[in-house]
Amino acid sequence: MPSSAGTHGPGQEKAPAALRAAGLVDRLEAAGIPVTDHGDLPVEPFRADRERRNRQNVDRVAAVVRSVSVALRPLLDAPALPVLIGGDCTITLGAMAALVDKWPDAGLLYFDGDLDLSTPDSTVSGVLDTMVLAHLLGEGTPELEAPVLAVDRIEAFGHDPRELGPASRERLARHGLRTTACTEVTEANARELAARAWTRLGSGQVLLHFDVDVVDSVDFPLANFPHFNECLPERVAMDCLAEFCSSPGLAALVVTEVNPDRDPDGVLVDRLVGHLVNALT
Ligand SMILES: [Mn+2]
Repeated sequence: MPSSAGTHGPGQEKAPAALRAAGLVDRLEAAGIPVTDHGDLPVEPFRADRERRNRQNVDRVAAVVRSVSVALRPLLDAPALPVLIGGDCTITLGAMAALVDKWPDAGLLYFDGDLDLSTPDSTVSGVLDTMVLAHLLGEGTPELEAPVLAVDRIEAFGHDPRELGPASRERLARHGLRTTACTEVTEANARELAARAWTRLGSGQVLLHFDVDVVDSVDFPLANFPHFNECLPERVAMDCLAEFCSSPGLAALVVTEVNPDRDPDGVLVDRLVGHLVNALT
């Protein structure tokens, strides 16, 4: 889903083409995983929106959410793992809508450097990809038609607590959202904490949301929104990703916030493809 409509600048709309050019499909097949490439949905580039300051481009993001949901829904009936390449984090709202339509009790593992608990009322920027979990907890803007999940259907993993503002802290406490902060995770306990978080979602189907900004930007500066000296070291994050991808009930994987403009020589996109292939095999 080549969209940057839900974020604060251009670049993420180039990610699907960049990962394809770096051999994502060929390298999965070379690793023994047959792949069907369903191609790209229409490009939705970033634009600032003067009309809706507290929910930027909400009409275009709503269209993206709908088209992701419509495209993913039939793939959930096939005996294959759907992998969605974003695009900004709002595409996860569409993916979750498709899952909940098929499995009302579906869960979400939100592997992200942020909790994305801003709302149109508390935001300054109006950027919708900072509001994804708030939408899924019923505090978003109705135009997006996001499903509302019971809080026990969500596990957040890897966020940096230093990024949380007062409104998000209040929302986190009030909902009782289960989180594993990056500050709890070490190289030694990463797999164990990842497995524990996954297990808490129960035995049903789970969407894995993987925002590359869960990796410390000093290690891996590919994310659209940087987290320098925050979140997880690259190796630790990839251990967690591998643990999640090998867990029972994985129904679909969403990869978000890859900005190829951060990677002019393609080294980081190439490394990300390697990490994804490792995790999926
Ligand atoms: Mn994030």
